[in-house]
Amino acid sequence: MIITSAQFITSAVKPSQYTLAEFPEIAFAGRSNVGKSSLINALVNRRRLVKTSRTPGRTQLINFFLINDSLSFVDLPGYGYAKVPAAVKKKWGPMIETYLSSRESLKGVILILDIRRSPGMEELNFIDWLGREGLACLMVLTKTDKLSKTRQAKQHHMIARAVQKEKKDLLLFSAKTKKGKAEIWRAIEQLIDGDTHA
Ligand SMILES: Nc1nc2c(ncn2[C@@H]2O[C@H](COP(=O)(O)OP(=O)(O)OP(=O)(O)O)[C@@H](O)[C@H]2O)c(=O)[nH]1
Ligand SMILES: [Mg+2]
Repeated sequence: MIITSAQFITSAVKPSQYTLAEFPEIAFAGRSNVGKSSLINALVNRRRLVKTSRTPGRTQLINFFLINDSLSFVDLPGYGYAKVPAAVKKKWGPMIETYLSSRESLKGVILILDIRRSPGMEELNFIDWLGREGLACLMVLTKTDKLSKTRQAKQHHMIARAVQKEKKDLLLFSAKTKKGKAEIWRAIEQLIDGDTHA
């Protein structure tokens, strides 16, 4: 995908604030600090379109981006970070759920997992829930630069089993080396064309 433009449009907490409804949309979800914002930046060749942070829980709103005046990306707040105040956490679940279950232009969800971690109940429940909502889900295992090739292969196998998917449905990625970017774009294009079903 050749990127001609990528711009931040708005942040939202509730449906009346959503925007860009006329474009096919891809949402990026995953645990806090897993690398959602870094993946978006890498996909659109920008270092700082989306703010990234060493401090987990930085993205607290639903952020909408317009890519090439034809596609919309949504950066979702990360779930499962213990240090976020309970009151804030309580609002995120319903906020993300409302967005995912009501968004008509949503073509698919990219669920990002750290290749070094085994998926927890939060991830497994989320994957189940997406299936029940009939939403296509593409999984990306990120931070692959932190593991040797052998360890990557082992984790790839283990995580695929844990989420009951085939290995080919879990794409490997590194925001540091950008390895895997072309495959992720291809998968996004398929989601947009609607010819895949997760
Ligand atoms: N080595 C390495 N570091 C990464 C990679 N992806 C993200 N990081 C680092 O991980 C940290 C978190 O990245 P973010 O992209 O901000 O993560 P996020 O999922 O958007 O986090 P929240 O918005 O807080 O939920 C940053 O310090 C990134 O530089 C990767 O592929 N490799
Ligand atoms: Mg973020």
